[in-house]
Amino acid sequence: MLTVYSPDHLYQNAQFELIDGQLLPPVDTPKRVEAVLEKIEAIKLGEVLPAQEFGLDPILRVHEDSFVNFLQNAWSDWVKEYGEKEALPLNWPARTLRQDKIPEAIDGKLGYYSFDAGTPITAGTWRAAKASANVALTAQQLLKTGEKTVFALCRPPGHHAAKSLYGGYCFLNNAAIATQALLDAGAQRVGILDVDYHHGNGTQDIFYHRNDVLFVSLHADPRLDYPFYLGYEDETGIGQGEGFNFNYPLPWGIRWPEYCQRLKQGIDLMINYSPDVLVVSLGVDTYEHDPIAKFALTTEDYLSLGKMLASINKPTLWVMEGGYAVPEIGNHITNVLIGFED
Ligand code: SP5
Ligand code: ZN
Repeated sequence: MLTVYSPDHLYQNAQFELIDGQLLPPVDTPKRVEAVLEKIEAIKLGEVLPAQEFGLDPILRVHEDSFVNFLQNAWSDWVKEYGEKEALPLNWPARTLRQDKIPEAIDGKLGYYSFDAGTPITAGTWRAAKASANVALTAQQLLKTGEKTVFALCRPPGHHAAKSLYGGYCFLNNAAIATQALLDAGAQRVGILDVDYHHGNGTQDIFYHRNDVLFVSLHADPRLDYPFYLGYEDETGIGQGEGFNFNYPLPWGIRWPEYCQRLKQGIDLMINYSPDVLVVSLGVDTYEHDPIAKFALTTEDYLSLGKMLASINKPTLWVMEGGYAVPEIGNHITNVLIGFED
């Protein structure tokens, strides 16, 4: 299987993340992706290709202009005010506050365009986020030229990023950008299966009103876990999109036998939809020893997961999302991909 990778992810290298009431070293480290790359090379999974440059157009097909503009300028605006410290929002246009006014001050903009304070913007954030989108776009282009399956080794991840909202370590929604590019190039239907531990709130939001994308997500119950405010079972799509969104909120501690049953239901929905292309938002934070998550999949289970997804039997684009147990995530990602190809 081909992998697409860009070293520019190294430019997202924050010193701190606000988590569990403390400023701690970030959970989303450059080491994550380096560990996956090393494993891919060690087992000779296949060629590793660099990302091509696609410019802003495919990004602007998914994200609002003003949001992209904000991301491009956030660091320099912040530095003018506070110097070279990492930028974090401090307040938000929550219930009872106005959402129709975009503040001019950088503090106000940070709150307006984000949904958490755990996603630092640094000097290199835009460069890394843009490269990550280019990784996904390069991978989708390889699919269009006849590859059956390609792995986009994206970082920063993307599935929490909505049209004009960043958070959850995500700035640009790589899976959504690649999906839209496939549709723009003639695909009629794209299926997105999101197996990251966290709900893909951004991806759901982007395609919620559409029937040319089926979104299926398995994730921790939002009553208990991040991102909390989306991912319930009764979110089924709206307007033309009604019936094209499926959420499977799962309990903490879930093991493979139960997880596999729910995954099978999601896979059956996907087979029934029969997409031209399957995009998998691949997070391996479902691992039993993941530092920020509470599912209980084992290293071997990822082989079974990959094998099960092969039953959908469609051209498949894998997009890296979360997974924070370093170095084990290297084994987990390659197990999924090996299980799929076997
Ligand atoms: C892409 C992705 O997986 N983003 C996840 C972002 C989660 N950020 C909030 C984490 C809060 C973790 N609290 C866990 C308590 C155990 N220490
Ligand atoms: Zn996650």
